[in-house]
Amino acid sequence: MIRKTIIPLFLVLAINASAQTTYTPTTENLRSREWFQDAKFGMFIHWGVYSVLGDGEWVMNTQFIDKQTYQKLPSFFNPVNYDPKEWVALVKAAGMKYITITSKHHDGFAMFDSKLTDWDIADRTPYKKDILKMLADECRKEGIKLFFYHSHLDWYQENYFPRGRTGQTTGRPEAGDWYKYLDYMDGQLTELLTNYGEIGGIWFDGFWDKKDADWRLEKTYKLIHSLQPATLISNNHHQAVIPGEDFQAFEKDLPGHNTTGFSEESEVGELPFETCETMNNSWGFNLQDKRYKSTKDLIQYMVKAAGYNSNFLLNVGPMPDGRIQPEFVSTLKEMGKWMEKNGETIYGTRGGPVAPKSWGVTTIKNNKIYVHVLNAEDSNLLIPDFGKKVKSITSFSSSVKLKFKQDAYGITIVIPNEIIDKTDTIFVIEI
Ligand code: H79
Repeated sequence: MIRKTIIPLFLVLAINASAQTTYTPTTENLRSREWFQDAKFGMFIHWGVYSVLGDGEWVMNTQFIDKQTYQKLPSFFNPVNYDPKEWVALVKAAGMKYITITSKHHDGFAMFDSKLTDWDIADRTPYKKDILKMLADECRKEGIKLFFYHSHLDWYQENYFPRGRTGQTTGRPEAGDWYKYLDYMDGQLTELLTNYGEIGGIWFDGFWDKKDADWRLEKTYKLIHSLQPATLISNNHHQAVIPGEDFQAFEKDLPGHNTTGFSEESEVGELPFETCETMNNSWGFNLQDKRYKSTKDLIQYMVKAAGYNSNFLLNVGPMPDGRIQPEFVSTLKEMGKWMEKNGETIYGTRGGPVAPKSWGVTTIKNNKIYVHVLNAEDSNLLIPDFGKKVKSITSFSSSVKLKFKQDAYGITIVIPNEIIDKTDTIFVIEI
C-alpha cells in the first residue's frame, strides 16, 4: 500500500530556503575579486551570427524569426577581417584590463567549438575557426583577462521548456526536458572552463526570462568554482545577489539607480560591482544606430562608476566581418589617452569617503582621496566632512597646492578657473 505523506507547508518552505546555502569563497577567488576591483575598466563584446543582420542581438525575437529561417544566418558569418591581435591591442589602448565576450547569446549559438551541439561556429559557419580560442590565446599573451558572457536563456534549444517571456516565435515544439537543458548548459560551461585556459569570470544573463524556474544555480555555481576556483561568477538577473556569486552586475545603471526600469529588484549588496553600458544604444552590431555617446560622457560615466565603487564594462558590437567600427575605435582610443594621464585616480581605487554628489564623486587609494569634479557648479567647492584631518590638497593635472579651509562642516576650496577641465577636474587630498 502506498501511503501518502503530507508535508506541512512550513516544512516545504524551510526545505526550499535551505537550498540556498551560504557560500564561502576560496582564497584564490577573493584574490580575483581584488584584482577585478583594481582593474576597473573592461570591454564587453557582443558578437554572433545575428551581427550579420546589423539589427542587434535580439533580432531573432524582435523580427519574429523562426529557427529554420535563422539557421540560414551562420552560412553568412565569415569574419575574414577578425584579428584578435587588433582587438586586444585596442583593449589595451583604451586602458581596459579585461574582456567579457559572448560565448552564447539568447539565440543559443555557440561562438566556440562545442562538442555538445552542432549549433556552433565550427559546424555551421564557413569560417569554422573557434574565435574564442583565438581570443583566449591572444589575451593570455597580452595579460588581458577573459570572461565569458553565457546566456541562461535560449531561443534555440527545444529543451528550454516550458518557455519564458521571450523566444515564443521561434517555432519549437510544445515539449522539452528542462533538466536536460540545464545539463547541456553545464556541459558547455565545462567546455569553456576546461579548454580555454584561465577564465576570469562567467557572466550570466537571461534568468529574468523565467524568474520562477528551478535554474539549479547552486549546482552550476559549484561546478564553475570546482573547475576554476578563481573564476568570478556574476548573474544579470536584476535581483539581489544569490549565494555563489562573486560580483554584482548592473545593466545600464549605476548601483542603486534604476533609470532603465529593470533594476527595480537589484538591491545593492556587499560584493564588488560592475555596470555595463553601450557606446551607441545597441549591444550587438546595429548598422543604423548612430546615437554615439561622446568621449566626455563615457569618461564621466566611468569616473562616476569608480566613485560608486563599481567597475565599468563598456560594450562594442563588432561588425560581421570581424572589425570594430571606426566610430568606436576613435572614442576608445581617446578614453585610453585620458586613462594614461589620469589612471592613477581610477585603477586600484575604491569608492571614496564622500558619497556621490551632483558635482561629482570621490575615489580613494591608501592615504589619497581623489576628488573628481565632473560638473563644476561654482568656484567654491564644499566637500562634506569625512572625519579625517587633511594634510594637503593639490590639483592633479598641475600639481599646484591649493588653499583650503577645514572645519566641522567640511573642506572648502576655491577652484582656480585655469585648472577647470570640462571632463573632470581632479584634486588630490592627502590625509
Ligand atoms: O546582452 C545584452 C542584452 O541583449 C541583454 N543584456 C545585455 C547585457 C538584455 N536582454 N534584455 N535586456 C537586456 C533588457 C531586459 C528587458 C526585460 Fe523583459 C524587461 C527583461 C524583463 C523585463 C523584455 C520584456 C524581456 C522580457 C520582458
